[in-house]
Formats: sequence, structure tokens, C-alpha cells
Amino acid sequence: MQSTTFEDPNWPRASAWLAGEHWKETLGTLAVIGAPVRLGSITPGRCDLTPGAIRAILRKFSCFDVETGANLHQLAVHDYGDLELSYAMLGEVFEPLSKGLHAALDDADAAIIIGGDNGITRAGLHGLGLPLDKCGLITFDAHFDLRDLTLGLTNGNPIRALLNDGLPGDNIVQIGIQGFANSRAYAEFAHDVGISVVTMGEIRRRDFETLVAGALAHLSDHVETIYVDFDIDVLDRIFAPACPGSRPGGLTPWELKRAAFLCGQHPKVRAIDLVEVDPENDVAETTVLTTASCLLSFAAGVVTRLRKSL
Ligand SMILES: [Mn+2]
Repeated sequence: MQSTTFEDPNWPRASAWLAGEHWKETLGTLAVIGAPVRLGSITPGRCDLTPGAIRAILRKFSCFDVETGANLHQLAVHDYGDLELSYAMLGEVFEPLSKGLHAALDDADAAIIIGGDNGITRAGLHGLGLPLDKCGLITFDAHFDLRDLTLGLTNGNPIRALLNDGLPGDNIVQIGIQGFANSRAYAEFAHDVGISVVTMGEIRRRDFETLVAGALAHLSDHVETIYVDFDIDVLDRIFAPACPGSRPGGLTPWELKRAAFLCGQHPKVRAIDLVEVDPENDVAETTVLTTASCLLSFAAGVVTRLRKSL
């Protein structure tokens, strides 16, 4: 019988890489921060379990991307562990997360925040540490997240809160917006404030990678740095049963991985978040596996970026 602790020295695991294993010569550093926030969710769930679930499931992945030739061992990881946020309300999350990310980016080429619910995106973007008019935001999300702020900060209004903080609408691109998952009022609001919206229909009629590259090019024309929010509910529900907001008709895991790679490769992308996964509702670990592969694809993009800049 095969032992469950079977180790092959020729098959180094991504979990060991995340825990600090890398080649002697590295190209740069990736920071990882767990932000196990859940109390800001409109639909209650256990998004706080995701950072731990991702770290654990990386055991099932290698460190080599056969598609791009990127080897993650060329990137040192600084994993800051989880911030103590599981009982925090979103208002209390802002300072530790924005300051934590800002400090982490001092020593890293790029950073990944593992949520938590989508409420953390506001603190994440502020953590870039630049005036908001110099920051760009891409969301991969089925939803606008533009709900009114009068009911308090939730996972349904981080983009509205950022606009309120001074992020110009023209600095925002929202990719993967779905029909009947959003209201007319918020679609009109997105249009009125100048957000670029790419619906699922547009994705299906055009080339997805060209759309993502176009979003990065559009933003990098007029911002200094870019933050990318990966709300995993942008995936088709068949691939993301653990996301309360996922609906049939969304992206495939392949598309999400390619998007993460292209973002990692872009020199202006400094930080991303992975949000809205509730591992307790997962089926066959599908959603957690896809989220972990999104993390790895972003890291492979960062490796490719740093290789180019040599
Ligand atoms: Mn969202």
C-alpha cells in the first residue's frame, strides 16, 4: 500500500515553496497574507477558512508551469500567516490589512492576499500606499459590488466604498459581470461613474486574453500601480460551488488561470486578492483547487515578469 507521506525529490510540492523552499538564486520575492474575514458578508459563510485551506491544498500542486516554463522556485515567498481578523467587522479590518500589505510590499515584488470575503478589497487597494488617483483596479467578479453604503460596509460594496474614498471610476475595469446577478440601478451607476464593464456575453463573443491584456493596457496608460481583485464567484458555478455568489454561465478555471498569469506578468500589478470562497460548501475541493491554481498562475506570471526585466 502506498504511504500517504510519499515524497519524490523530483516532484517538489508547491506547499513547501509557500513555506519558504526556493533556489539559492532567486529573481525576487512574493508576499502572502491571509485575511480570514467573514463578518462583512451579506450571505454568512466560512470564508475565514480559506487561507488555511489554500495552504494545505498546495500540497497537491508542483512548482513548475509546463505551459510557460516558469519555475516557482525562482521566487522566494514571504508568508506573513493570517492576520487576526476572523471576528473583525470590516471597519476594523481596514487598518491592519492596509498597513500589513503596505509593509509587505516594501520587501516584495508582488503580494497575494488570501481572503476572506470581498470586503477586504478596499483595504487591499489602500495598502498599495499611493494616492487613489494613481491606482488602478481590475475586478474579476460576477458582480459590481457597488451596493449603497448606507447599510454599512459589506462584501457587496467594496467598489462603492473605494469610489467614495476617491478612486476614479475611470481607474476601474470590471470583468465577468453576469446577467440577473446585478440590478439595473447599479449597472447604471457603474456606467455613470465611468467604470469599464466587460460582461460575460462580451467575453464569450471576443477573445478573453485580448480583453484582459486590453484592461491592463488601458489602466497602465494612466495609473502607476494596479490591484487585481479575484472574486472566485466569477467562475461558472460548476467550478465554484463554494462561492455563494457563483452562477451558471461564468468563467472556466482555465480562463481564470490565464488571467492570473497575465496579471502576474504585468509590471504594474503589485497586489491581488482571492476572495469569496467558503470551503465548507466545496464539492470535491473543486473551488479550493481552482483558487490555489490561480495563486500559482499569478506567481508564474511574476516569475516571467522578473525574468524579462533581467
Ligand atoms: Mn465580489
